Amino acid sequence: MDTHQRLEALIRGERLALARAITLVESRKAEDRKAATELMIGVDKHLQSIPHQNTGNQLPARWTMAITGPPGVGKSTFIDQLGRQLIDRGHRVAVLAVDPSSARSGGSILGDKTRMQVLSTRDEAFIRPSPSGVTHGGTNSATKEAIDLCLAAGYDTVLVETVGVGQNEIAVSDLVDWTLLLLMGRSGDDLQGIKRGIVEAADMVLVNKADGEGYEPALETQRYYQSALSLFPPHSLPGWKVPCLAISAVQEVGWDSFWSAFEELQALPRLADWVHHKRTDQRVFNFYRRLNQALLEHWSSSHSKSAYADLESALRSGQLSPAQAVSESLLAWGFEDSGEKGL
Ligand SMILES: Nc1nc2c(ncn2[C@@H]2O[C@H](COP(=O)(O)OP(=O)(O)OP(=O)(O)O)[C@@H](O)[C@H]2O)c(=O)[nH]1
Ligand SMILES: [Mg+2]
Repeated sequence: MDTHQRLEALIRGERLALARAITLVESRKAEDRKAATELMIGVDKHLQSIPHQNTGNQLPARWTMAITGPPGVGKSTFIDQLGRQLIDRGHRVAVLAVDPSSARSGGSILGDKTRMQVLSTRDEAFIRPSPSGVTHGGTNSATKEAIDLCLAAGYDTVLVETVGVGQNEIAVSDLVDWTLLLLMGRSGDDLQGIKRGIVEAADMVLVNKADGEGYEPALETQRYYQSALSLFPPHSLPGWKVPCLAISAVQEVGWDSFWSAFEELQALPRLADWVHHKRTDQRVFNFYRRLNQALLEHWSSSHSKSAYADLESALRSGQLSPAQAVSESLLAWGFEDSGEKGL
C-alpha cells in the first residue's frame, strides 16, 4: 500500500487503516520511518485544510484531552463513562491509552478494553492501548502522531489516558488541548505524591470515586485541592478558574457539575483564540521534539555502541567532563565545535 492509499483509507475513517497507521508511526524500522513521515505530511496537510469551525460558544470542532492521574485512580473507567456520554452528544471518540501500568499487568489490550467495556462496543469509538515504547513521560514518542491520525480518521474527540506520577508527565499537556487530572479521595490532606507541576499543568481536576465509602474522603480531598488551586497563578485562558470537582465514574455523582464546567468553558469569549495559540505553539514544540528524536536516532544508528561505551567510561573515570563529551560528539558528527552553549 502506498502513502496515497493509506491516507485515503484513513480519511474515509476505516478503522483498520487507522490501526495500521498507528502501528506504522510507532514502528522503529527504518523502512517504516520513511513511510510514516510521508503519511504524517499528508495527514498534516489534510488537518490544516479543514476549516476551523470554532465560532460561537462551543468547543472547537476537534478537541484533544489528556486524562492523567495516579495508577488505579479510575482513568479508564472514567473514560468509558465520558466517552459514552460524548457519543450520546453526537461525538466520535478515540482513546489512546498510553499506559505503563497496562504493560505491567501483562494483558494490556484485554486489561484496558475490559475497563472500557461500554466504549469498546460502540461503533463511534476507537480504542488503542499502546503500552510499548513508553518513555518516562508516560507518553510514547508517537503519541502526537497517533492523536493526529485519529483526528484525520474523523474522530473529533481524542482522549489520551496516561499515568501522571513523574515530573515528566507534564509533557502530555504539550500534546493536547486540555489536561484533566484525576485524583481520588483519601483521608488526610496529603498530596497523594502528586507534584505541584502536575497540578499546575491541569486545566481541570476531578476527585474520582465519590461514591459509597469513598464519598466523604472525596469531598475532603476536593476541598483541599480547591483551596490549593486558588493559590496558583491564574490560568493562561482568561476567565478560566481551574475547577476541582468530586465525581464518580461508576455512579451518577458529579456529572452535572462536570458538564456545567464545560459549558462555562465554551462560553468564554477567548477560548477559540487560546486554543488556536496553544496549537500553534505545539506545532513548533513538536518540530523541536521530532528534531531531537531524529538527531538521536541518527546518532545512534551511525555510531557504534563501542563509541558510546568509550565516551561513557571516559565520563565515569573523570577523564572527560560532560561538556567535553558533548563537544567530542558534535565534532564526530561533523558539526563544528561551537561550544555547548552554541546549541
Ligand atoms: N467505587 C468506585 N470505583 C471506581 C471508580 N472508578 C474506577 N473504580 C475502580 O477502580 C479500579 C481501577 O480503575 P481503572 O479505571 O482501571 O483505573 P486506572 O486509573 O485506569 O488504572 P491504571 O490504568 O492501572 O492506572 C477498578 O476496580 C474500578 O472499578 C469510581 O468512580 N468509584
Ligand atoms: Mg487505565
